[in-house]
Amino acid sequence: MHKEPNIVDIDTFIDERGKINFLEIGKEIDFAINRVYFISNVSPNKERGDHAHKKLRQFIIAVGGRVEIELDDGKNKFNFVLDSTDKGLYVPCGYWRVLRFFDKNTHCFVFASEKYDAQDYIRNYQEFLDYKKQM
Ligand code: T46
Repeated sequence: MHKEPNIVDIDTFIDERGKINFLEIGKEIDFAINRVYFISNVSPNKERGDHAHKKLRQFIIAVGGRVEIELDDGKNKFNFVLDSTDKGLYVPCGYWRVLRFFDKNTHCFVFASEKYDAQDYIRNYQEFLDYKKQM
């Protein structure tokens, strides 16, 4: 299990028909996928996220555009750009995340390790810092 966030290369095959990307559990994604969701139609001046997860791990791919993602472990901030289906971002648990600067037509495909659980969210930044101190 990865503990750090990281950009993961996604296999690509291109021929005269176009391009295909493929990823597998146990290769690019190191957790069983229990949920998939999609984010779209986000205005460039709007942000999503602004929360952390206690248990949830995720793998995010941006399709058709570009998005910037900031991950914060309570001490340091890490910035990533997703702008191609050739790469995805692994997001471990315990990171505050902000998704911003969405290009028009950017769709984020998110593969999640857990089913939806409102109790897994920390939506207050001070609570997040307190939670990290207890760990
Ligand atoms: C994350 C970032 C990247 C559900 O009922 N089921 C779901 O599976 C999801 C993802 C959301 N919802 C409900 C919960 C809220 O009432 O949809 C509403 C909007 O969700 P939220 O404000 O959490 O959306 P984002 O884009 O801020 O955050 C989402 C994920 O929730 C979160 O886990 O890491 O995308």
